[in-house]
Amino acid sequence: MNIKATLFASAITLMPIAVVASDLTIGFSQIGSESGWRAAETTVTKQEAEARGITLKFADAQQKQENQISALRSFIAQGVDAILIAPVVATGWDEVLEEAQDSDIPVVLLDRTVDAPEELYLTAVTSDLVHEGSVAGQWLVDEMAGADCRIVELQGTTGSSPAIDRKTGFENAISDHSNLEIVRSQTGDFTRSQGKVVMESFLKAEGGENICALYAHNDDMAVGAIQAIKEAGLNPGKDIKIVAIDAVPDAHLAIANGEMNATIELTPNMAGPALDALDAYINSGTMPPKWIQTESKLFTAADDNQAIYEMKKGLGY
Ligand code: GZL
Repeated sequence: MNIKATLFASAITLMPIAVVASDLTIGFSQIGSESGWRAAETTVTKQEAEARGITLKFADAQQKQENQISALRSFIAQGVDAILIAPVVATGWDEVLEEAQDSDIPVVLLDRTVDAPEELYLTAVTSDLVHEGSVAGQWLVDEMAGADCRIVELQGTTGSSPAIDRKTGFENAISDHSNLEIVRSQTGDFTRSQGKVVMESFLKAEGGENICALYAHNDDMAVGAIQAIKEAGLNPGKDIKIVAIDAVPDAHLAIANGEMNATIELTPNMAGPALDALDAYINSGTMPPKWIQTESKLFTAADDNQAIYEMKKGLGY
């Protein structure tokens, strides 16, 4: 059974008032601030902890796994009650997770998964990353309705579970449609700046007139690519269709302006379900499912993106 969580549920907790006094101290190893979505996750995590009266020790890893491993060892040495981690890549965690287990410190994964025995973490709060890619691919299948389309792909951080799984899902969705072909695929590391640079290289290599669509593993890379497409004298959203993932405010704004076509929402509130699961586990011995799945919702030009932009832009992005 997967427990669903939605962004809008978090909207009602944005004005944190400590409703309970908690003596819990929790360490949070965050990847960094590579995207607007990541910044929102950090903001919401701090708000969710404050609302529960939890003491949160925050460590920003600047995108480096070695910094996350060091942070976890520091949290273990401090004897925190639990650890939250958004793991930058999927591999290389077994040893430090075993150290946390040996110290009886439960670990909860946020928004990304790891290739480690599931006994080494309490639960993972993530979306279905493969499904997100499939939704993006199916949107393009429907949009093209059989017409040929040469696709370029901006991948997320190499070796991260979203980059691996979102690629898999998209390829699965287009695999039976020979009119759709991925002609270039390269990492933009989930950032706007790299999304722009790599899209510039795609445009130079292929010729903008030969690119029909962009699939970006997150909105920030898509927003960077939009700038590159404009600078090449083309119309993003029209000459080159654009589908991405996260549903950050700037993606809704781009869709409202006709410069992007679709995005799939990823809630930044992974911490709410994570902290609830930790509270039940620590205080009542309740074992959560190994996966707490958050919802994924497709947004297109059919939605009121201007209104959604206005609502979301105050949510910590
Ligand atoms: C996905 C998450 C990704 C976001 C990006 O669950 O890990 O990391 O889609 C972020 O914006 O960089």
